[in-house]
Amino acid sequence: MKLYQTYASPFPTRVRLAIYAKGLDVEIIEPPGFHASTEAKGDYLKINPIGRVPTLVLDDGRALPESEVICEYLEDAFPEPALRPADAWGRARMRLLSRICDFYVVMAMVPLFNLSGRSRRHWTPEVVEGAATKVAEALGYLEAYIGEDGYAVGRALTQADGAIVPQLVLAAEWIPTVFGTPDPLPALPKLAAYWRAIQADPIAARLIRETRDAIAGVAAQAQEQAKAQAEAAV
Ligand SMILES: N[C@@H](CCC(=O)N[C@@H](CS)C(=O)NCC(=O)O)C(=O)O
Repeated sequence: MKLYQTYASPFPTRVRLAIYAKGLDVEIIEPPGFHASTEAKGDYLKINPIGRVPTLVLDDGRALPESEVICEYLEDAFPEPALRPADAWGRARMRLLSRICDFYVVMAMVPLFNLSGRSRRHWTPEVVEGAATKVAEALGYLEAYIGEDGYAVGRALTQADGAIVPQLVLAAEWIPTVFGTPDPLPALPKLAAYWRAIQADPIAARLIRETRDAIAGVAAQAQEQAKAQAEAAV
């Protein structure tokens, strides 16, 4: 199988969690045209007409977009080790936490993703503080449902950890560092305890490391571009 993805995007992270945990043989491919890249997406749109990452391509060429759908497929096709809790309520909580990430946390971060690609004179305090407040509110929804045994749900990795971990790298590290906004975690004790505990899990730690490294790479690339643009404008 092949996984088209980027390490800086939070969505493919949950798919990599499944790949690492299940020990699957998957070639990782970074398609052109994402993040600070100025390349066109080119043939990638033939693989995934939605034009987003991730996409899983099976050995027979069938292609599947959408991270949650891919994780469910991998779970059904490769059930061991299970990354869904065994009980119905646990599964519902896993899906709820993932959905909060996709619908509320990511959406709250979008204005800051957009700002990060623009020059600092567009970073008005009202926009930055307004977005950071919305991110903290969305993290509060995770706080309401996050598990208290070291994992998002229960006592083992589930798909929900793959959804939450990259969001916390962005919300608790990247946003405060880049925009100078307060760390949201001290006001969210359950989520803060989860964040400390999950870093002890080797697969989660690998995902966190990959996300941090990729975000630093995208930031460096964006800085280079901004510098080149400023020099060209002189
Ligand atoms: N609902 C999709 C969302 C995927 C998504 O939005 N990925 C972003 C990267 S964070 C993307 O590919 N955006 C288009 C782009 O960067 O051009 C999923 O869960 O896979």
